[in-house]
Amino acid sequence: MEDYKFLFKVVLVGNAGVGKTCLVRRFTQGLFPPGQGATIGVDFMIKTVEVEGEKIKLQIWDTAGQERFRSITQSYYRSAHALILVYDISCQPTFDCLPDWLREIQEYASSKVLKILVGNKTDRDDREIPTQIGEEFAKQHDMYFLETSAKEAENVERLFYEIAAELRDQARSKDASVSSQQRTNHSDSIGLSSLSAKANYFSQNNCCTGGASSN
Ligand SMILES: Nc1nc2c(ncn2[C@@H]2O[C@H](COP(=O)(O)OP(=O)(O)OP(=O)(O)O)[C@@H](O)[C@H]2O)c(=O)[nH]1
Ligand SMILES: [Mg+2]
Repeated sequence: MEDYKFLFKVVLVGNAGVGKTCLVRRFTQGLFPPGQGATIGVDFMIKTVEVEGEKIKLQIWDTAGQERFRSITQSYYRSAHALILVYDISCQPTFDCLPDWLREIQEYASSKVLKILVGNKTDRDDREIPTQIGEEFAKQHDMYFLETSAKEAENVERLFYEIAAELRDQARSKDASVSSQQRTNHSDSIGLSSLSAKANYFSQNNCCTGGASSN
């Protein structure tokens, strides 16, 4: 039997072409795929990480950004422990669509889901969205924030390790203080008993600040 202490589901969403698949492949396979094609429906990858000696298995669902797949991808939100909402820092329309994505998340995901806003493609020199604008948007909407480059492997490991560590901490604090009220409120919507109400607090605790080298 596989040896891991926690299992978490992480779902990536965001406009077509922002680099969701490249981020996942960078993290799970350590490469930047040349000529990555558009995702059809949803792809699935697994990687087990170790945080402070504990093995945490991440099930990573990489959804298609294209509108025509929206009804398929929505069904994956519900069981997510963490949702990574990705935009392209060199493409303003992908940032302008974020409120639409948040509406989807609000409608289809658990209210306790951990939300992370990611501005990808920091290696590009034609940036359109300053780091600070992304950061402020994340803060306003109770999300963590990080800028990444799948191409140059910037902040990609950090993104997934921080998610794993945060979800583990939440699971731990829930284990420590599980109440019958929490059980009725959360277990059904999450599917696992491991996510705690701590997600409510993370807006005051933005763990990640850009840290991006834009060009
Ligand atoms: N410069 C640069 N290009 C990137 C980066 N990440 C992805 N790309 C490019 O962006 C394009 C789209 O990448 P994908 O990973 O397929 O985008 P996606 O978000 O999965 O798109 P859909 O599957 O259609 O939703 C590809 O041409 C990638 O090579 C990055 O960090 N830097
Ligand atoms: Mg894709």
